[in-house]
Amino acid sequence: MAGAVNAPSVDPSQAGVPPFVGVAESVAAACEYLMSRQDAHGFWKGELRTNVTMDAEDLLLRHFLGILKPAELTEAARWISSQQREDGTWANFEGGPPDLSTTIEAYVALRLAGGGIDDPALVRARQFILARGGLEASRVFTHIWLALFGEWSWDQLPVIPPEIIRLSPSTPLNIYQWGCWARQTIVALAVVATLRPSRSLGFTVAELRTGATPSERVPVRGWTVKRGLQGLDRVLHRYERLPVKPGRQAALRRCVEWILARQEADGGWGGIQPPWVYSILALHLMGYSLDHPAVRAAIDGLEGFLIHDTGADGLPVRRLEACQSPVWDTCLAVIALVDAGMPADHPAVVRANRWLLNEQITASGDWAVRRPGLISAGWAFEFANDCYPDVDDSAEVLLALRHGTEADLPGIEQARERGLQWLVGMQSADGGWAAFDADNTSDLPLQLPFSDFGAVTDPPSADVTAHAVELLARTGHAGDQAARRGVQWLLDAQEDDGSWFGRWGANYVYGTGAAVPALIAVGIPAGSPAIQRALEWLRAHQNPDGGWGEDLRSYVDPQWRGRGASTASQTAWALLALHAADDESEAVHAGARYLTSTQLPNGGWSEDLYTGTGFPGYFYINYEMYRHVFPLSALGRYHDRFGR
Ligand code: R01
Repeated sequence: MAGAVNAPSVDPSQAGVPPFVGVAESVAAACEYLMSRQDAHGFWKGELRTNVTMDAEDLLLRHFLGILKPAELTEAARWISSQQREDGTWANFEGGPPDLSTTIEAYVALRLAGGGIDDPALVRARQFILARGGLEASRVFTHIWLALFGEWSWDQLPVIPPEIIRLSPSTPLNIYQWGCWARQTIVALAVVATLRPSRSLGFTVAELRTGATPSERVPVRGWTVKRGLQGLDRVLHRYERLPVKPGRQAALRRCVEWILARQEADGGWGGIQPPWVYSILALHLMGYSLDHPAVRAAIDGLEGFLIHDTGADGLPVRRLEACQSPVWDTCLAVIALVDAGMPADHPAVVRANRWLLNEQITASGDWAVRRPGLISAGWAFEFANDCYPDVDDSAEVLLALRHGTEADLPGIEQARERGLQWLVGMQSADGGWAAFDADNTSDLPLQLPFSDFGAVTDPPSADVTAHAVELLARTGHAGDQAARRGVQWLLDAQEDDGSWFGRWGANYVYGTGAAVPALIAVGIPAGSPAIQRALEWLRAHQNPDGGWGEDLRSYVDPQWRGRGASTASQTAWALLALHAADDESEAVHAGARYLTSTQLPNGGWSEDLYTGTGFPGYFYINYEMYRHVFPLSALGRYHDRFGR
């Protein structure tokens, strides 16, 4: 894939074409398409696609609980099989390298569906697994799933003591030092791992063992924090072997209370799959029956995260979303429609903003541990996630809600004021903004043997900070202290090559596409060195086809920074930066032509490659709406500049 090198960007045969020819039609078609995707309630919701561990774990959960139905098994297994590549492996994203843990989980799921060890598909998978060190070399989460079925020893896993729930928010490694996604996962897993259940798969996967040292027990060298924490884990293992552990039952009960207090209206936890499924297991193992209302709601609620589709052979498949993005999709769609010239009083915009207004959260959440006294007024990413509003969604929703009046949308002014106050209150001490928490910057959690799946804390990032700064600028607060400190944070975070890192989107193109519009909005001159270096970086990384693309390998290999096959969303992000700075180079026109020439007859775009980031290096997201909303914003702003 993606052989694009840093190349001159212009196709000479196109150089004389007036840049805006066809753009108005393209914008109109994209608007039509986007409106056709709006739900009658006013929101948009694209599919959020990740990887097959979601589907494998869904089957294992249901098998563990004894509720797996044959049709569920068949349809999920069919989806998992459809994602296997020629070499027998599974990746975590389209076109990605084979992933050992994902391949192991898919293998176990296909065996559960009746696959024999001699099936050619499983033989190929096993060859890869064994060549890469076998079961022993997988991530901790995979080991936990195997331990639930006696295929891995709980003794070989990092200890997660339930007593962690007692640690005060000022103690190292307390749950509030973890990012909220990891925090909810840990509390539930503490219960599960303490109770050490073991059910039968009905078969063994011993054929996947190599005898290698388990990944989490490979000794760390030198006198490092990491080594010290590995020592702590050994001490905890010895403690686990004691016959009596004072306060253990009370700690377990406190974990359960903590979990129950955070169950959401949809029955889930945090709007994301891991805490959801581990909380179900934790409650069930603590004696809550499948008919208990909390457990019932949790299991039933998972149905809402299922996508039912048909495979290439026309047979039904099912896959599970790791998370759902309706709030995010909706605010981005509103911004795109307005960028395309749609008036704020258009029914589609009013309906969307009314839905967004209703989604504002007034209940307190875990964020209040670091910001007590701050009045709740943020937005979350999902339909139901009241405990965990995030700054990124709040900033973009408030940008969308600029387009609405009190007459059309009663309460909008108060919602805007309070939302802004909350966002300002969530600024971290260093001047940046993170997604879910302020000052969640400890580096201890990352050093634990448990933390082998990427980000476990939530420090400020350039993309979220840029969105917050852009909001402040566009609502008349460019001169406020909060905005000024955010700008300084952004300027300090600029990479040596002129780009910004993309924490929640791939990658430097996303970070730069967020930072430049924010800095321009706040009044940094387009001619300033920081902006000029960013624009030069973008222009230098345009592909010969006029688009931009950045391979996810850029998170692990600097060679891939800014490089990769062009995609609609990444091209749009680059264009949004160039537009903000009023760049008039041929790069802008070639970029617009890339988008108009790749537009589908229905007005949308296609995008198989993943351009969303869950955890850099480990967990990636394909957001179905990105390919439609960002190009519309970019072409709409292009048309504004050149077409009128
Ligand atoms: C996961 C996991 O599956 C997961 C799923 C979704 C996210 C977090 C935040 C946002 C919102 C979107 C998605 N914005 C801040 C970003 C906007 C673009 C994260 C993780 C996997 C393993 C563990 C997610 Br442990 C926990 C969760």
